[in-house]
Amino acid sequence: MKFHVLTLFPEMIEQGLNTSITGRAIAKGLISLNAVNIRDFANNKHSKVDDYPYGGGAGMVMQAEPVYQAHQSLEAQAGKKLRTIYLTPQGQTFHQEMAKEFAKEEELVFLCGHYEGIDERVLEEIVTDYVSIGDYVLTGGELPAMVMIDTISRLVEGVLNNGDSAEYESFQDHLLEYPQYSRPEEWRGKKVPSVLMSGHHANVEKWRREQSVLRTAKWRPDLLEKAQLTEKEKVLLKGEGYDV
Ligand code: 6GU
Repeated sequence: MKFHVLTLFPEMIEQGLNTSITGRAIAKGLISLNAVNIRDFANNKHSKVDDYPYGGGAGMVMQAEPVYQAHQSLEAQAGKKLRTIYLTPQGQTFHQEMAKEFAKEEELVFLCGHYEGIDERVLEEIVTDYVSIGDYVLTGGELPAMVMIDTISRLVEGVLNNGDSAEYESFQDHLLEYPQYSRPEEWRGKKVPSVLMSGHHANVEKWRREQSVLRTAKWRPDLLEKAQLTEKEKVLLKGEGYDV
């Protein structure tokens, strides 16, 4: 998977993603990261890329031409049109199913805005998808681009080193993860649940599923609508005072 990022802060993207699991995936060649500085495509001696908004108002707007030229350079290199995601609080809210769709592409472009946004005319020309990461306002699209690249990367074959597919983790089945424990067996008087020490694999699986269902009901009841609960699990939740 090739990720391209159009940004005024390429070092932020590189520093954030050349670390940990995504960093290792880049080093292994499983994914690649190309952070392009939009300022390099400014056609004036001060490398200015923003100007005042027509109609007035606070802040500055990123101008169309440098963004367009930066994007054209990517499509010229690729030799084809590229799926291009503009990070904006006005976009569709990002979620795991969307990540799975994007993971099917072989190449993606992320366009990061700053200031009060980007001239609408270039967005109309190059953007295929408008995406937000939640209902709050950030100073720019870089953190959202990094959030999306991280999420999509772990769906790429080989990026997670455990043999398990990312498929089996929470959110795919609309349930939260069960709690985890490691050594010591007792910490500050708190013991590890005995079923986990029993070596009885089927009981461990049963307990974990139950914990997932209970936590989801407690913390994210909105997710339960899509979860496939068994009749037994519905009875369990009713017994705990949840209405399902
Ligand atoms: Cl994609 N951009 C900005 N600036 N703020 C956000 C966002 C994106 N998603 C949530 N807040």
